[in-house]
Amino acid sequence: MPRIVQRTEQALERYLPAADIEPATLHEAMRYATLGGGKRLRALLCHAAGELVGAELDTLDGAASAIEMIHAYSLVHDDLPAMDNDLLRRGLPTVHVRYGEAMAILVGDGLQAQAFAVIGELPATAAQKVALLKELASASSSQGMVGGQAIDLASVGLVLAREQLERMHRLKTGAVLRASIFMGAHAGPSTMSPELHAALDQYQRAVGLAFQVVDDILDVTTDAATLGKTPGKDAQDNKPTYVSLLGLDASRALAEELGERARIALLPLGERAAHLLGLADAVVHRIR
Ligand code: GRG
Repeated sequence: MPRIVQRTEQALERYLPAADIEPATLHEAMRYATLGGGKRLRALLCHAAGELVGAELDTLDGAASAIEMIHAYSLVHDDLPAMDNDLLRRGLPTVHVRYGEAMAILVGDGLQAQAFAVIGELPATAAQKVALLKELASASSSQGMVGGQAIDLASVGLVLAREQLERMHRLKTGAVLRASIFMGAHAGPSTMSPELHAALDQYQRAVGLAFQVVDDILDVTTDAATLGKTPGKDAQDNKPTYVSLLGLDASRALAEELGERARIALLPLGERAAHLLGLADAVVHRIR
């Protein structure tokens, strides 16, 4: 869906404050963190789920931009010396390397607030906006992404059981991936049927976990030029991963199994779910 990636870049261009608006360095750095680069997986999931329910493209562009801003903020803060301490992101110097640590903290703060402001401005009904805001807030919260990051930081040097590792990733990366899908579905004209909710929930569980398993595999099998970030950091930082827990072959088998679970989850939705199916395949077989 290259068309959707292009739409997302254009929407982000519009929704981010221009680089010449004061404070100009902050806005330039927010744009540096967000624009150009990134696979836009979350935007693609949002659009694919929205397509399924006949959502307006303009509303999906806004919802997808908001999610990508939250994602970009999480990467900027995750790369800080106090967290993962990384120098490379999307093939470029990380925001704190380029603009300094204090500015990188403000970039994350600014992007997070901007994401919610974008939803407020959408050409959608009040009920749709409330549903979108609730999904985004809960995914980003201490019981979502930020909570997962706290568990991650507390897990350095520990051997986690598989259920603990899964719980951490469901929060840290899974919550925002889940929100991407459900925000797309909330952007539709009517409330979700219980059948659709159940199918999307099964799908997001499989895809969210597959994303992380593949991330752990790529971390040990791929070079920095392809990944656009520093490989091998998890092992170096003594962090538990699927590869350290299960080994490479079993991790690859698990990713395939999760891809199959995603496919089965979509069966009741038929042809309408073709793009969601393609995205599950892209997650399992991605190379960066
Ligand atoms: C610091 C509040 C706070 C949260 C950080 C999501 C997260 C929580 C940190 C990200 C750390 C990380 C690199 C996790 C691995 C999985 C992941 C989110 C990879 C990056 O996502 P991609 O591959 O990135 O979709 P692109 O660049 O394609 O958008």
